[in-house]
Amino acid sequence: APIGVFDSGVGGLSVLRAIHATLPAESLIYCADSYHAPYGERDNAFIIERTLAISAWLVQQGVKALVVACNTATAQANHLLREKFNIPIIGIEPGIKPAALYSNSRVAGVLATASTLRSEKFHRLITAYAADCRFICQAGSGLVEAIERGETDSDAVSALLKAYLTPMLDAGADTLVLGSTHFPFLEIAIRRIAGDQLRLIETGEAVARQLTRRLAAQQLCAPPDAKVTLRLYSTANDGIRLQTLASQFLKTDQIAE
Ligand code: DGN
Repeated sequence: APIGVFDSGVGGLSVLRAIHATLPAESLIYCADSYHAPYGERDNAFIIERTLAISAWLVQQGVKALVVACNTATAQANHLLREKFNIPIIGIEPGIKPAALYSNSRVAGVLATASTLRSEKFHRLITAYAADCRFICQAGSGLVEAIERGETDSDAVSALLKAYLTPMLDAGADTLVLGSTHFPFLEIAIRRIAGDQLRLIETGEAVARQLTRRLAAQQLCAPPDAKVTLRLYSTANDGIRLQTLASQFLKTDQIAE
């Protein structure tokens, strides 16, 4: 059986990339809720409703585990998914802990959606590490929309990033937590502004490792001779665009369908 992976849009492809690299024998179904993206400025009830609906659809497709490749959806809905579905559910959260561990300057920026930043889950996470490190949190408004349009390095994206990152750089941040799965796709644009002052922290690989442990613990790993398929779906009528973004982002042409 495949593993289900979803995000509000194309951002979760950064997580899909990490999963595919770590678990190449596993088949994957990715669902982008692009018709409803972005989630980041929506209210909690809307995010919960969409997360439950997409998860139910993936479960119907027979997935053996579910990866919520969206920080916003994880923060709002993961506890409900665990109650509702009896398969391993793996969520993603901003890398606050590694930032607190590795920052030398003890100042780190956090770029996430407004919804993630105001969530209780995030509040608990940051409170746990606030004594070790100063976190400068910034909602990345406008960035997810741009990435959904396929823009990762335009003038508009640079202007937004400059506005968001300058206060962090001025405060001496040496670390930037990419708290949305869309943001790893901005690496080139971020580097142009921040040079190598900021170490970028993304959590897709941590999710892939966690998934590996959960599959092994429940003996759900694919047999080595299994045929591998990657299937991509979008709720918007833009399958070809998703395909193009996926091959651009995943740097693979192994995508079936
Ligand atoms: N990719 C989502 C996340 O990780 O929070 C954010 C996208 C959105 O819908 N705003």
